[in-house]
Amino acid sequence: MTDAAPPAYQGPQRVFSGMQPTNGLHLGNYLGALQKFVRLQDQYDCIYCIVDLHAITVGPDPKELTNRCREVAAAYIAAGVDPKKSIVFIQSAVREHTELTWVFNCVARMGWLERMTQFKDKAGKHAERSSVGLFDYPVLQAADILLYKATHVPVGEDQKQHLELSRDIAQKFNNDYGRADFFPLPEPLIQGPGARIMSLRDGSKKMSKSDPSDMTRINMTDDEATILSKIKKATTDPLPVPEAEEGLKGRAEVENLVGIFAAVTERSVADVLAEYGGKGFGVFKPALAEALAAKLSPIAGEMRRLTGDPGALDAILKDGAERARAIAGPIMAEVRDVVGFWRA
Ligand code: AQP
Repeated sequence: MTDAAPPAYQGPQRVFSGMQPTNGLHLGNYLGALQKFVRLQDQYDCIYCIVDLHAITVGPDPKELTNRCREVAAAYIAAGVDPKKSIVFIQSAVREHTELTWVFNCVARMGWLERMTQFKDKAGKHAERSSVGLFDYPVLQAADILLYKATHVPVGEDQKQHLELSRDIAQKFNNDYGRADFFPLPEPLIQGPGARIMSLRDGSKKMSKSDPSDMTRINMTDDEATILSKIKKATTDPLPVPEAEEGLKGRAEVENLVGIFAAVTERSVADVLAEYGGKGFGVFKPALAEALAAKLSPIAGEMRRLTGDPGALDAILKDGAERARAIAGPIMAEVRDVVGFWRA
C-alpha cells in the first residue's frame, strides 16, 4: 500500500504579514516587505497587522506603544496599502492570536524553537535572561498567519526560517488531529530586490531597527540631509564602483549600496553598474542619496500627515480589527472543535 499525498488546501488564497512597532521602520522593512504588501493587494485579499504582542517580547515603553502602532499603520498606508481594500489592524485587538498561540505551543517541539537563529541573534550571550516570549516569538508568528488560514506571507529573507516553522506547525497540527488540509502550508514570498538589505556600516549584518547606531540604517522618516549624510558615511572601499556583477564579490558593503540603488530605482543591478561602473563613490553616493530621498520623502510627508490625525488612524484600525475578528473568530471556533475544547 502506498501513502496517498495529503489533499491540497482548498480554501481561499489569502496574504498575511506584519511588522513590529519597536523603533521606526527602515529601508529594509520598506524594500523587504512593505513594497510587496502594496503590490500584492491587486492579486489577493490581504491582511496587514501591526504586531504589538511581538513588540513586548523586548519590553518597549508602554507610554510609547500605542503611538508606535499608529506610526506603523501610517507607514503602511503612506506606502500605498489601501485600508479599504486590505485589512490593517493591531494584533492585540484580536484576542484569538494569543489563544491559537497556546494551542500551537502544544504542537511545536522545543527542538524546533532551539534551532531558530533569530532568537540566538537577539538573545546573544544572555539567552537565560531573555523573555520566554522572545523564545516563543515564532510560534506566535505561526498563529498570526494561520489564524486567518493565510496561504502567502510577504517577508524579508531574515524571516525564512520562521516561515518554515509555521509550515511545520501547520503540518503537525493537521497530522496530529487527523485533518489533512485544515491549515494551509503558508508560502513565503521572499524573492525580489530588497529581500535582504544590510547595515550601512557592516555588510555582514542586516539593517535592523534594534541596531544601537542610527547610522547603520536609513529610516523611512529620515529627511534628505540625513539620508545624504548617512550614505556619505556608509562603509565602502578605495576601489571604484565595479563595471560588472562579478566585481561585487567580496565587497559586501558595495554590493549592498548598489542593490539598494537598483531596488529603489526599479532597475537591474547590471543597469546600475553600466551607468556607474568605473566611477568613484564621490559620484555614486550622492546619486544614491538623491534616489532614496525621491522615493522616501513623499512617503514620510504622508506619514506625518496621517500621524497628525490619530483619531482618523484609530478609526481605520478599529474597522480593521472588526474585519480581522470576523475572519479569526470562526477559524478559532473551528480549531476549538478540532482540539476538543468544551463548547458553551
Ligand atoms: N534588513 C532587512 N532587509 C529586508 N527585509 C527586512 N525586514 C527586516 N529587516 C530587513 C523585513 O521587515 C519585516 C518586518 O520586520 P519586523 O518589524 O517584524 O522585525 P524584524 O524582522 O526583526 O526587523 P528589524 O527591522 O530588524 O527589527 P528588529 O531590529 O526589532 O529585529 C519582515 O518581513 C522582515 O523580514
